[in-house]
Amino acid sequence: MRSTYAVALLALIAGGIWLEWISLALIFPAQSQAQTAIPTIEFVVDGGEVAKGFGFGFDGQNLSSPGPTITVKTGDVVKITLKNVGATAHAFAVTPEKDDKSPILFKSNVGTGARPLTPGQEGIVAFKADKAGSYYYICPVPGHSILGMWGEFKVEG
Ligand SMILES: [Cu+2]
Repeated sequence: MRSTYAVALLALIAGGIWLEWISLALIFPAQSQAQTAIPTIEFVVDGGEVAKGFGFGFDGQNLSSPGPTITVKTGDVVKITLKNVGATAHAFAVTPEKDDKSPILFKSNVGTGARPLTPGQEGIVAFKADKAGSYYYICPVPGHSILGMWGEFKVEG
């Protein structure tokens, strides 16, 4: 008999914990760090075709190859809006080399090489640039960076 009470008590406690967890999950829905962190610097970047190949430009300005240099400070939460103003698929990523096989740094990508933005589409990413250095931003769609779709991305110490 005593064990039945113990089981019932445990079930009550477990149920209470579960309900508590459910209510907390409803009050505090899961959010990525990027969404909760407030951006400290923001860039709107256009990507698309140029006369010979592909390029980037700050929003509303002419695209160029290479694109304009993006400079941030170490620890900045960087918000990038990529607008695909081109006629083919494009994406954005900060990488150590201007090569579409280079790894993506800081979880900085808008789209991927395999799942890029379609013409006219926009995408947003926010990420913390937490390591000083001279990097690149590229279009990770295979073959685009070598056709000029890159720019320098500097994280100043
Ligand atoms: Cu591209």
